[in-house]
Amino acid sequence: MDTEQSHKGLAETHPEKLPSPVVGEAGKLAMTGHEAEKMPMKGMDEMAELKKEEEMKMAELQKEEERKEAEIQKEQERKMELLQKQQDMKMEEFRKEQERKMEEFMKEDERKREELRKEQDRKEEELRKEQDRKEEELRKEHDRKEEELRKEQDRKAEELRKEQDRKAEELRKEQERKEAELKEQERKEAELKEQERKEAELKEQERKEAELKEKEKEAELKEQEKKEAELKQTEEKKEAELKEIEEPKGTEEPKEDETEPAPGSLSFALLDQEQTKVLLQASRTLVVLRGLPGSGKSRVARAIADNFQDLCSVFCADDHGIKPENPEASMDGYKALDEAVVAHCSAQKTAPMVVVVDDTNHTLDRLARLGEIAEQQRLVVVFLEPRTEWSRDLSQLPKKTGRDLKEAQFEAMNGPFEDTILPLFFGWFLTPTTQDKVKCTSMDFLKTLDTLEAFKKHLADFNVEAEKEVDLEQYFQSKGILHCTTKFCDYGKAEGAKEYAEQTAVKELYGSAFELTLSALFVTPRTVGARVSLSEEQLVLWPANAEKEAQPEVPAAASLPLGSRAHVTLGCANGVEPVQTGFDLLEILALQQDGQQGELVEEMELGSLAYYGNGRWLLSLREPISVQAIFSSLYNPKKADQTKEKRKKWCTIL
Ligand code: 2AM
Repeated sequence: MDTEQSHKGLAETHPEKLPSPVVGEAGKLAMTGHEAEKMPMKGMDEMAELKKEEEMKMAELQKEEERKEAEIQKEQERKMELLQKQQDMKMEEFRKEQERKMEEFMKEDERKREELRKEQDRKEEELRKEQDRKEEELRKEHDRKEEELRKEQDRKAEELRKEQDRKAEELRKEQERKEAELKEQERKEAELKEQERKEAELKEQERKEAELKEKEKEAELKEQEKKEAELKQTEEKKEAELKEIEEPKGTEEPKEDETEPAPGSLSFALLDQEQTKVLLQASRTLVVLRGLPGSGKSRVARAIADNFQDLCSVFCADDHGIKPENPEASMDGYKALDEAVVAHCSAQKTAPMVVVVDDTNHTLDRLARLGEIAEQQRLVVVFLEPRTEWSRDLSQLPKKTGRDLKEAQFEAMNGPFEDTILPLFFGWFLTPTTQDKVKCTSMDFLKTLDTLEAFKKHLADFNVEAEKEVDLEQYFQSKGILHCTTKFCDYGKAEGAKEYAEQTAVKELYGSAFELTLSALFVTPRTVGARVSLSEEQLVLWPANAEKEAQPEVPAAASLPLGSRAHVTLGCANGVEPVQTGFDLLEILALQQDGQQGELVEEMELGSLAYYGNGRWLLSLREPISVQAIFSSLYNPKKADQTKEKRKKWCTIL
């Protein structure tokens, strides 16, 4: 580095360290030489000396300056060298510092990584603990729920037990009540026997008297007929004047019940048969008398009233202003009559009674209405027609009635009367108390059945998904009074209806008491019913072709023994007609006949339960149920579309 450059470098870094400019000193000295020229001349020597001195000084100065410059340069170089060394030192320090820092950084990094790893371990540990805690909570919750479930199950079992106790208590009370009734019946029976003995004596006496009277009556009748012929002639003359008068003639003609009963005209099971009389005394019965005016209804009513005494009440259409020949004008009268019957029955809801309705009851409307009242008031209905030989003789009836009715009026009444001689069906109708007993047993069975695992396994048969449940008590609906149909007549439209009704056994046993035996209960997806095992005596009322008629629905039916179809419908699934119950029973019996005994599923309290496939369950009762029933008939209001309506075999699920 030359001096100029070193000066320049120094000027940039340390300007204060530069030497004062040499040119400036020389300039100052040069200016002093000019001033000497202007001064007055003191001598040339002096001047030359001065000049030499000056030049010497200048040369010295020059040398000094050069020496100084050289020193400065050296100094600068030394400084530069120093600086360089310092810089190198600093660089070395810097590098070391960096290395140290790098090392520190690496250590710090390592430490941080270690911390991070520890933090992660800690968090993992926390997470694991949290999971353990949650699992523990879950387990506790599960245990708690299980405990609750167990308690709920215990509670339900307790409720069930209480319900069973309550039912057992009810049953015990019912039995006690029945025992009391039985005792009362026995007492009454004894009384009745005594009464019968007296009556027999009386009857013998009466028979003798009747024979006598009969002869007298024949003479009287001839005399009366003669008088009537004369009277008729007179009446015909007066007919124009008497046109509006339709009231009875009053005391001139005898009322239909004022004459002595014709022999055999009162031979009804409820008057003659001991067993029937005993049952009626302990039961609730509505006797609906029917027949055209003059047929002898009031005489029958009186005989029933005499027989059942305090138990019997007679409701007579005449007392309510009913004119059967003019039903439209008698609407209020019918209403009053029905109200009186309902008031009487509902005043003693469970007490035994015999209620007699004495009216022509020649229309389906009236028969159905009275049947409806009987069902509501828990009475079994028996329809009775006087058994006088003239009861359907239109030529004799006008003479027998105490009322002045035209032939046309008789004919107008006779039309609907004849249309309803045959009922909707004949059958055994269970008495109210036995109905309760059977319904209770059936409910118990259904309640148990739908909780059985074996039943749940086959829920698909009932169109119910496997995991779902079915409440069989709600699934089946029961309508009307419990009965065992013998012959479905459909008011005479069904094949063989008339022939059946005319059988001696049917006529003689109509209105009499029976004890039916229920041997099994069965359930299918369509119906629930009870199998009735008929005795020899009961089979006389069973139509010979009852099973054969079911052949279109159950092909094997015709090969089954007589009476196989006998059943009581206990309930039908939605949209299923009761007639299906008999077909369902026949199907099961056909399988049994075929050697299939069903899969024995469970021994229940009531008996053994077997499964026959396709949702068919049969409970063979360990102890058959005995039920009291009356052989009677039923009329229903006609449904306009009853015959057209297609029978649905399947049900909708609740
Ligand atoms: P059920 O006896 O099986 O209960 C009125 O319809 C009553 O007559 C019902 O109770 C019914 O069945 C029975 N029933 C209906 N149609 C029938 C038929 N074609 N044959 C036999 N009984 C029938």
